[in-house]
Amino acid sequence: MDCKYLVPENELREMKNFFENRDFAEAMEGVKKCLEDIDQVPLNIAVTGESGSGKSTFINVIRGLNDEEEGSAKTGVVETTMVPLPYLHPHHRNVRYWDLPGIGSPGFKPMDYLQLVKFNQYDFFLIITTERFRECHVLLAQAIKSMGKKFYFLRSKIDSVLKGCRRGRTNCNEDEDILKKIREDCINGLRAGGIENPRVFLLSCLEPEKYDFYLIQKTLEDELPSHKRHIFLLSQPNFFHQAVEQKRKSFLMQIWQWAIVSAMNVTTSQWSGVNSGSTVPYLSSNGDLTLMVNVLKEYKKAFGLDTRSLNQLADTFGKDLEDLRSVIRTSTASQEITLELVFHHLKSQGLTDMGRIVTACVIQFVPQISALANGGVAFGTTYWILSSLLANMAEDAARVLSRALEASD
Ligand SMILES: Nc1nc2c(ncn2[C@@H]2O[C@H](COP(=O)(O)OP(=O)(O)OP(=O)(O)O)[C@@H](O)[C@H]2O)c(=O)[nH]1
Ligand SMILES: [Mg+2]
Repeated sequence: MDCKYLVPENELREMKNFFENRDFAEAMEGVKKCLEDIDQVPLNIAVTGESGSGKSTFINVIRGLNDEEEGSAKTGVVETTMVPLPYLHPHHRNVRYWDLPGIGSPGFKPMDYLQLVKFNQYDFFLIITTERFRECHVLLAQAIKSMGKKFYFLRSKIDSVLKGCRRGRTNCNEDEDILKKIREDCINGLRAGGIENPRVFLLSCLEPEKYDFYLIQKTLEDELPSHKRHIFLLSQPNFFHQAVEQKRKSFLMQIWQWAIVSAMNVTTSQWSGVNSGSTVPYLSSNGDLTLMVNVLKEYKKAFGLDTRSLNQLADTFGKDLEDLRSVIRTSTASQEITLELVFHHLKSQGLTDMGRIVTACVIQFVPQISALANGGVAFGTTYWILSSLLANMAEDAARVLSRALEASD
């Protein structure tokens, strides 16, 4: 079988480069560290704006939470707080959205405000408004810039604006024209205030699949330093097919590293307790099952295939949970991911044979792989099981999303 159908060429190239300038032990340590670091990267996002602009609602939606759920930010009329409140992402605790105190009171002093909220701890600022941007937004943006930080303008509650416009006027333009006007109006206002090339995103937290919600995600991802992109991407809700695909690609790039770690772990076998009564002829050449289980659980959460995320998606789009579930085909997406399930999958799919083939392929380009435990067969097994299940779970996520976005009968 042609290797490039099993392992993408760019992956092979990356592995080759990785091993080229390192001795074996150093390479092994390097791989472990890469994976550990990815999980620990902190990301702090400041959300600011006037009271009632929709900050808390946005913080909930972008974390994939309903307003009533545990850990959600309180929305509606709440007591104004004078300190920034952190809201952790339910799956990625290092990703924090900070609900900052409101801006715009008379005599607002942006520099004092930034000191008060400890501006330095944030990766970037999101400035939200429901109306036109005002002087307080401009002053704040200029102060943020002078501190060397980035900011983005979000014009929220676009659904209400469009509704009002459609209702209130007889010669109302099409939605696209209205949106264009709102955007131009915001941009012109900010330019007049002295902001060069302002970027404004239009959004509705009630209809997150519309307007610029995806554009915000994409822009933030592109503009973050590369080591923060993966965690940011994984923490984003699955309202768009592009987001699902981006996640798949980002996960795919890590699989060879997991496969190496898995092969390293083989000697400290994780098999006790798994089907201890059954005979497994190729036991010693399989990878580390526990690792596979953990990685697959990550996929499931990031693709929103766990019960909590499916519930939230059903709620957002007014769909039935069981209806969304009905389009899921992969066992690791529909059932609880356990050692037994992965073990069963491994056996029933003949994945160990594929593992041998994959390993043989990779060794042609990266001979160092053969130095891994059991001649690297565990490497191939883990590589193959993770890449095949990643593809299947990404397809499931895409099917679920299509179902969620279907117009209701
Ligand atoms: N129609 C519509 N309503 C929204 C949207 N976002 C928020 N709201 C509503 O606007 C009200 C205020 O939203 P919050 O998220 O509590 O606003 P906030 O900026 O956190 O307000 P404070 O905490 O008081 O500063 C709530 O009733 C929300 O349901 C939106 O995109 N569209
Ligand atoms: Mg709030």
